[in-house]
Formats: sequence, C-alpha cells, structure tokens
Amino acid sequence: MTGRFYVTTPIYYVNGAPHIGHAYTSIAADIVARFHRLCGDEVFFLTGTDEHGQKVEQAAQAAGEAPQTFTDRISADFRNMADAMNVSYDDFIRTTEPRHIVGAQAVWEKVAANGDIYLGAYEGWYALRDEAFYNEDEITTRPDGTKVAPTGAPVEWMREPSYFFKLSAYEDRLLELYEKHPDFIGPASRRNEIVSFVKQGLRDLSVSRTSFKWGVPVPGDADHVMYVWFDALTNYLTALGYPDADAPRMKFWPANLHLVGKDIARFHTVYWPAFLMAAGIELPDMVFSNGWWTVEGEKMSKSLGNVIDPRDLVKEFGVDPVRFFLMREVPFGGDSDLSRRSLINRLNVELANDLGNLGQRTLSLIARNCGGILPAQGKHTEADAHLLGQAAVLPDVMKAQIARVALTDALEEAWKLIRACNAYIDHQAPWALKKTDPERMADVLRVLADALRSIATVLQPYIPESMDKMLTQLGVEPGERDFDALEMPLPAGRQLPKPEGIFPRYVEPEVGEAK
Ligand code: ME8
Repeated sequence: MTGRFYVTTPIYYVNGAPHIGHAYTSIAADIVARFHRLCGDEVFFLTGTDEHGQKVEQAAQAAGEAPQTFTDRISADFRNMADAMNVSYDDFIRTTEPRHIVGAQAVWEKVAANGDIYLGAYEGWYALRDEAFYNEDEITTRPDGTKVAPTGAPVEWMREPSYFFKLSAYEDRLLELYEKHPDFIGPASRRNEIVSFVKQGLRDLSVSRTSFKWGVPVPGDADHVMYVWFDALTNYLTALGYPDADAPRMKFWPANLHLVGKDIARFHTVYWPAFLMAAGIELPDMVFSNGWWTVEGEKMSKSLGNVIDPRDLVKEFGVDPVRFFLMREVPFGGDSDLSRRSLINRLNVELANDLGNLGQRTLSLIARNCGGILPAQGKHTEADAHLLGQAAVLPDVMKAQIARVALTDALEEAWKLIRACNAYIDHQAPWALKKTDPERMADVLRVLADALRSIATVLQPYIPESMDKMLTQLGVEPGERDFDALEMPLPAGRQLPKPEGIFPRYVEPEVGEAK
C-alpha cells in the first residue's frame, strides 16, 4: 500500500558553519525519504535553517554583518552542504522568510486563543548557547564558580517580562500521549528519559523575549519577540503553507517522522506536542533521535579545531563512502566516533571488496563470456532459488526496519545478501563453467545479475550515486528502479554497457606525497 510520507530534519542554527553532525541527521532523513519514494509513496522531505535568536544576532555582530546578510550567507552554506551530501530535500525553509513568520504568528495566536499564553516575568538560569532555561536543580557549579547547564553551557540569571506558555497544564496529556503511542519517541532509551523528565513535573515555559530584537514579533505586542524554539518548531507546519488549510502541501500534515539529534529530543517531544495540543493541531507520529558523533575520540569543537566539514570528506573519499560510513558504523540511535581509519576500512572492505568486487566479477564475466548480453533466466537449482528467495523478501524486510528507523539494521540486511552472493559465486565458480557447462554458467550469471539488481535497488537510498551506476551497468532502465519494478524480471538479451569499477579502493598517500 502506498501513501504519503512527511519527514523532516532539524532546522540548523546559522551561527556556525555546517559540520558532519548536521550532515548526519540530514543524510538519515534523506535515506528515509528516498526509501519511501522507492515504495511508491508521495514524499515530502523538509530541511532548512533556524535563523533567529540572540545567538545568531551575536554571531552576526561578531562577523560585522547585518543579521539578514549574515543569515543569508550561512543558510546558503547549509544548503550547499545538503546538496553536496546528495540530500534530496523537497523544500528548504528559512525562519526569516515571510511565509514562516506569518505561520509562526498564526500558531501563536491559536495557542493564545486557547488561553495557554499569559504575560508574566521571567527569572531563571538561562544558557545562551542552548537558547534554553534550566531548572535550579539542573545547574551545577564548576570549581571556578561558573554555573553550567547539564549540556555544559554556562548559564546566567535572567529577569525580564515574558509571555509564558502553560506547559504545566499539559503534563498529564503528554504522559498519556507517550503511554498510548509508544512509538512517538524513539529510540526507547530516549523515551524513558523523556517520560521521567515529564513525570518530575513541568513548569510553564517562557516563550518571549524583550532583551533583543532578532526574532518573530509576538502578535499584538511589538516589545516581544518569540522564544526561538517556539518560532523554530513551527517550521514543520509553516513550510506546508500553514495557516492556509487549503495549501496543497497541508495534506502532508501530520508529519510521519521528525528526525532530530538527541540534544533536542526534549524540545520535540515535550514542547512541540504541547504547543500543537494547545493550538488544536494534530500531532506528528514519531520523533526519533540520532546519537552523537565525536571525532577521533574527541567532542567536536571550534577550540579544538576538529570540526569536520563533510564536504572535505566528500572531496577525498566521494559522497557515497561518507554516507555509507555514517550509517554503517553504529546502530542508528547510538553514539559513535568518526575515525579516518575506520572510514577507510569500511570503504575498502565493505564497499570495494564485498559489493564492488561482486558487481565487477559478475559483470565482467557477462561481458567476457556472454558478449555483454544479459542471459535469460534458466532453470533454478536449490542454491539459486535460495539466493533469489532471499533477494525477493529483502525490500519487505528492510521496509519493516526503516519503519522503526533502524537504518543500520536495514543496511545489514542488504549486506547479508551481498555476503550470500559472494559465497554463491565462489561456490558456483561460473568462470570455471565456461568450458564445462556454458549453459549453467549463463544461468548462474543471470541469478547473480538478478540478485545484484535487488541489492542495487534497495541500496539506492543509502548510496544513490553509485547504485545508479550499478543499475545502469546491469541494464536496468531509469523507470525500472523502484520496488514495484523489482517484481518484473528484466527481459533477456539486453546489451549491457561495458562494466567499470564503482568503488575504487582507497590507498593512503605515502607520507610527503600530495593527497
Ligand atoms: O538545535 N552528532 O540546531 P543545531 C550528531 N536550531 N548529530 C549532530 C551533531 C553531532 N556531533 N551535531 C549536530 C538546533 N548534530 C536547532 C534545531 S529544530 C526545530 C531547531 C545534528 O544547528 C543533530 O541533529 O544546533 C542536532 O539535533 C542538530 O544537528 C542540532 O543542530
């Protein structure tokens, strides 16, 4: 059954340059989006940039630029990064766009009309770096006297008039939501954390600021701008054309999946559903948090100078090896470390050896021994039927994994088939059949070509550029590359293009040699 699927990434702050962590969540969302397109679903995939708030205002000042000029520049850089990573977003929302500002104000007005926003004064511990207030019991004092939030961000005591959202009134409804929809928060570890946070009791949330101007004006009170998280979260609706109920894209609401990093799970699973309940808007199906990347064992930071621009990795290794490594290295949802050695290892062992060689061996045998013409399907032996059976169920097996956002497990399913194909080719030894039984050789090569077609089809979401090449080499036309098309065997007799290696092995340049 096909349907609609709406998937989002966080909208990234423009106060710093895009790095591998941002690329990670965007690639994960891209895989989900591409997978659903393969299933025949109508997909809407949203990414973008979060451009308001004091942090951005200060970053612009530090760069000596007007905030809008500054955000235009950094936002374009994020878009460029998404393009470089082959992220197939359908829209890129910027919170400084009029369409967003109008929509964010409309959500505010709905919440206010429901009686859930009131004017008060805020006093509390505020961490500028996180754009968030923290409870007293969350604050620790360092030996040098600095007070810090659980994230390590320094906090300061703030007092200003502020509008408040009655978050405290939503405790029970949120707990009921988590109870009734256990899939709302993923992975399960995050869910437990959020449930216990909410059970400890929720305080009303300060949702406006008067201390700076770079934000969405609060409707009816020009002294206040919206708290950047109120503004930002509404992007998932404003990009669809909210509040215009007739906007064509509004059919995609509620979102099926918000992919976020674990640092912002709380904003998406506590504040966001509460705002939506208050506004009388349907809730998204799932908020799934990815784990955290460190680099060579260290937290990425400007001061350590180890912030990795994914585009540099792409220049060196190619886009698909980077995408593959990020999804393969750790079960999706867990934390991981980016090490150059591990990346090179996976590229050489899994892409070049396991998959690349399998393709190369099969296609070059067809080229050499069958005149480059796709053989007909022959009579299947038990071994053939077993391998093809494994290939036939692969899309459904992966579908179930993708539905749980088990992106690494789904990839492993494809790898099981690749390993089975490698065992099969070694065992059948088609190269030796040329003289003894050419008919059987052709049958074996056709079985391999069919299994490879399934593999290349299901791997398109992960490594689109290289699987595009592999499908072309297998003689699969552009219209024959989705899951439905897999049901139809390729007609025999197609002339295949000359096979070419898809995953070159990476050889470290010798010391002193230019890269
Ligand atoms: O939080 N490992 O934006 P942001 C894994 N504007 N993922 C990482 C990562 C790392 N080391 N570093 C960043 C914001 N990310 C808000 C979001 S949404 C309505 C507003 C990813 O620029 C991860 O997805 O700080 C994280 O949640 C996001 O980037 C934070 O991006």
